[in-house]
Amino acid sequence: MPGGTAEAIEIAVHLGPGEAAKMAREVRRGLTATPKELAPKYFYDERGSQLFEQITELPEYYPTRAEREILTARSAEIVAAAGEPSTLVELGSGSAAKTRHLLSAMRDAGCLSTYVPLDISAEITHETARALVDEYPGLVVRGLVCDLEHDLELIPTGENGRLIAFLGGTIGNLYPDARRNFLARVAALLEPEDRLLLGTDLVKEAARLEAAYDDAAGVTAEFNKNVLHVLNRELGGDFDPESFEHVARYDREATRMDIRLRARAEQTVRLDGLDLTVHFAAGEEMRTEISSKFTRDRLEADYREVGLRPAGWFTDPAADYALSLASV
Ligand code: SAH
Ligand code: AVI
Repeated sequence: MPGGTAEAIEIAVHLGPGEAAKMAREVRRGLTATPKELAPKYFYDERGSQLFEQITELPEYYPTRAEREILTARSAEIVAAAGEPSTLVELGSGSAAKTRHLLSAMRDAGCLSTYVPLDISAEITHETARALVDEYPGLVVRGLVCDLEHDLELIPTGENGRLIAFLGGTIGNLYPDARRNFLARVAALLEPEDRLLLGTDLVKEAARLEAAYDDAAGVTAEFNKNVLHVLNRELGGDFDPESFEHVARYDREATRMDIRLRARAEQTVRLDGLDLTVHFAAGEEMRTEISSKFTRDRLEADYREVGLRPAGWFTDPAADYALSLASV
């Protein structure tokens, strides 16, 4: 058992100089494409992570509350169905606010040993690790700061089973091909005793979805524009975030939210770090995120396609959101 907080935490950062070059390549590709597009992982610097935490408390943003409702009521059942694993791996862990329900259920079942948060944001991962070793005496935290689309293979093996949780509906931020590719890589990681626990927002009426992604207080708009602050800082840009407006529309055909920034007027933006000048026409839209909404059939079809077997389905009473278990 570790003797103190410092020894109980180990965080490996796998975002090095190569990462900056990768960001430069991806952003150049996105800003020179038609239509323009940026990847949502760039929202999450320290301020972006804080803005996301504020989103989770908005009256319009129901997914966090719905997922918390399920975890509050069913974590003991989920941990039992997952075979009382000793390790909880969490992808896109953020503040791990709802994860406490799973950790507490594992502690109460007497199986909790190790928590492996994996997130692209270093600041929030360090904060989360510090808070959790205080809250769960004896817990070992082995954090990974890396990109879940590239570095899943860094996840350590577990001795007595792992529960690999991907909460919050973040899988919905991947395009269908990337999502299936990601699920296939998770499937390749899973040992027979491991389980995936996946959070997915469910299809519902457009008005509720659009309100959840365009709140009255303007927090989601600020979160969306944060990507421009990130580009200014990381790539020497001179974006004026206030000259863009937040757009959030539900695409019924693709069953996903489509989130964009729309140029309020014609403008030219310079990114010294890319030696790139970008022109925006008045009203031009640049996609910054999609957020897919699922049905059980569609998700289970994705599971089967990559060799995963559905092993549990848990929803909130309103059936707004689902947590599902899968195994190999
Ligand atoms: N799981 C938390 C946070 C969801 S917000 C919840 O349910 O409330 C999405 C989280 O995923 C953020 O913490 C963000 O930093 C992280 N994230 C986004 N893209 C990522 C990527 N490509 N690799 C690793 N983490 C990523
Ligand atoms: C992290 N992810 C699941 C959020 C979502 O709902 O797609 C991000 C978000 N974007 C705008 N609001 C919340």
